[in-house]
Amino acid sequence: MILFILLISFLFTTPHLLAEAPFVTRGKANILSTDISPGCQGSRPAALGTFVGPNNNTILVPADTRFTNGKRFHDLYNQCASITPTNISQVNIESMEITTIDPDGEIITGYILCDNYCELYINGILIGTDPVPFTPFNSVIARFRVKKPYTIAIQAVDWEELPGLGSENNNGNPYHAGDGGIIAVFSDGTVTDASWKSQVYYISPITSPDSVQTTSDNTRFTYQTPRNISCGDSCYAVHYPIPANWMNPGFDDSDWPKAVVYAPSTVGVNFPAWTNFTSLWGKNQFIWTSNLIVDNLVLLRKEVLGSTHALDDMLDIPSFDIQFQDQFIRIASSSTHSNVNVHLYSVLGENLGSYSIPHLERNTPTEITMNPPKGNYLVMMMLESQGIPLFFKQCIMSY
Ligand SMILES: [Ca+2]
Ligand SMILES: [Ca+2]
Ligand SMILES: [Ca+2]
Repeated sequence: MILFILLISFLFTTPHLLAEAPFVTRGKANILSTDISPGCQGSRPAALGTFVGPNNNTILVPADTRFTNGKRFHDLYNQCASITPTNISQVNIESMEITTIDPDGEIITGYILCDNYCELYINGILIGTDPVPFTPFNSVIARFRVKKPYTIAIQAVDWEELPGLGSENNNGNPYHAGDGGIIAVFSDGTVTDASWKSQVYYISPITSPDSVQTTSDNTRFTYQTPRNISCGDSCYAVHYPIPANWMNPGFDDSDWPKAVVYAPSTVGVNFPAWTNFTSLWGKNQFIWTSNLIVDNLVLLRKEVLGSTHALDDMLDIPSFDIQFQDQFIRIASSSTHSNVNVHLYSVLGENLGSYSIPHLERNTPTEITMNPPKGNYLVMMMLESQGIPLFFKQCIMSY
């Protein structure tokens, strides 16, 4: 009887263990491509490699992506495509195509920066792939029409120059282990934070096969000092099988750990794809897994709750969200308006400046740059569209 129970429990637990069993490799992968995205000046070659897996299956490193055959994101900042706006007001968001998932859904705009590559799925449908798999660092825009609740799924890859070794050339050291990180801000208020789930599927480089251990919350934790890896061509890597349909709404991510939040300074984002839009990214933070350096292929998921009702939308009174940062005003509206003007008045009624917004798309933040005279002001801000007042706000500004 005991034997029978043991057998039954073995049969029931083994498939789960097999599905999660890591596969260890040592040294470089076979080179499939030296650069899947050649031709951009100043870029690191985005190499792709293969290992033979446990069942003679092919394991692609750093990741199996839709880069070669998936539709691209829109560019926010991409110097390889000569798209280099200095602030968000130079970005024509309204002209960007929208992927329709639900015809009666709401339009949502997402702004994403990932180190180095990412692709976005909404309800299992591919919305965009990153046009720059490695460097130079770029940022992207996704637009889609969907009803709440909906599921965001992102495949994020910290790319590598020596496939299988998780390394890139740094000051002449070809075995330097690079790091990852992703930040996303959506116009419906969804941002990358610890409410997301994340799991790693490719860890490299590590000094020995048992450097990675699974903790009680299923974190695949690396017990080593990642900046001190000196195993070179002899380093190990760990690969986990990617679950089928991981991007679909029905996939059960309850055993994935929570995403870990990192400050922009930890990820290191001193480049224009970030710095030209600092007010857009706001205080939102980067997410990844427990290890920014050796965790190279990370899957992330977030279910956005709530509901979308077309009738409610029509009856909605427009609401406005206005934020100041330095000389920028960022305005978001729950409804679409054209020919909007922003007027700033002092308490004495003196006009401190007027700024026009040709088109204010609902749920899509627009940023304008002010040029106010120096001083401290208690100001009345008025938004009007075609002469009809929309919104008033009183605030203090210092310049
Ligand atoms: Ca990229
Ligand atoms: Ca990186
Ligand atoms: Ca790495």
